[in-house]
Order: sequence, then C-alpha cells, then structure tokens
Amino acid sequence: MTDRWRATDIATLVFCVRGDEVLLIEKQRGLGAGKVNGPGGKLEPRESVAQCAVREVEEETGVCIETLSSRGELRFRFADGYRLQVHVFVATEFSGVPRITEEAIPFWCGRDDIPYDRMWADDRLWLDAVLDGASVDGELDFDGDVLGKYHLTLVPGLTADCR
Ligand code: 6OG
Repeated sequence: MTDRWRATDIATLVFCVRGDEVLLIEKQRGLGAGKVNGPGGKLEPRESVAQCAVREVEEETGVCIETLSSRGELRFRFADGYRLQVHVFVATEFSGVPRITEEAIPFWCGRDDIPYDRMWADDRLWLDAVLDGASVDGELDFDGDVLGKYHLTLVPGLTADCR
C-alpha cells in the first residue's frame, strides 16, 4: 500500500514524553502554522527520517533527542493533490530545556490537558494511543483543515527503537 503511495513531501512528528507530560508546540510557520502539534517538519535532502526528527526537535524547541522510538506512519492526502507522508516518533530520552524559537513556542502539557481543539483533526484519533505505547498506520484525506475519509490502524505496544 505504502509503495504505491507517492508522497509530495516526507515529514516527521515527534512527541517527547516526560512522566505524564508531553512536549507540544504552537507552530509559528510552515504547514499547520497557528496550530498546536508535536515538533517536526519536512525531510531535507540526504537525511534519514530519524535525523530529520532529531534536527527538527532541536530547531523548533532547543531540546536534544538521545533516543527515538518509531511509532508508525500517516499518509495525508489533501484536496489540492498535495500528499504528505509523516513518520511519527516518541522520545523519552532527551536533554535541554525547551525554548521559544522562530518556528515554535514549546510547552509541556499534561496528558489529560492535550488541546485537541487547537490541533489537526486527526490527532484525537491516534495520539493518546501512541502516547500509551501503540503504533499507528493511516491514510487520511483533508480538505484544508477539514478531515474527510480516513483509515487508521493502531497496534498496541508495537515500537521500534531507531537511534
Ligand atoms: P513543516 O511545514 O513544519 O512540516 N503535519 C501534521 N500533523 C498532524 N498531526 N496532522 C496533520 O494533518 C498534519 N499535516 C502536517 C507534520 C509539517 C509538519 O506538520 C505536521 C510536520 O511535523 C493534516 O516543515
């Protein structure tokens, strides 16, 4: 299924977890500017998705990731034809204190206080399960901000360490 799915861009999305808190950002620019999300962004030439994840978290929050757990993939298809493949990661080992950057305003958020009404509409479908240890695989249609058809699979406890 993924083989036949041609992405316009490949990106990463990373959730740093500390106890029962998760590091979120108010995104200042790029796709989803104004929304709350995990840090992440598009792959640069010649970098792996894990390298992209580490670089984007550092650029957007100042936090330095030590270990990443790969938690699956989301394939977004937008009504204008744009297709974005997003690799999802969770990190529990990292250093540094989050700081405001040109790209993002980071903040620690309690697991019970995740502001889903300020996030992309898909996040409420999978983020809690991923923070509980699951992996996600999905294809989702968006028209602008509006979520249309989607197919999501959540696999409890399926994780892969990649750094
Ligand atoms: P930059 O423009 O910052 O990369 N992203 C999405 N995240 C979620 N949860 N849902 C979506 O639904 C998303 N569309 C994009 C992936 C874009 C960043 O935004 C995320 C990347 O971290 C449509 O380079």
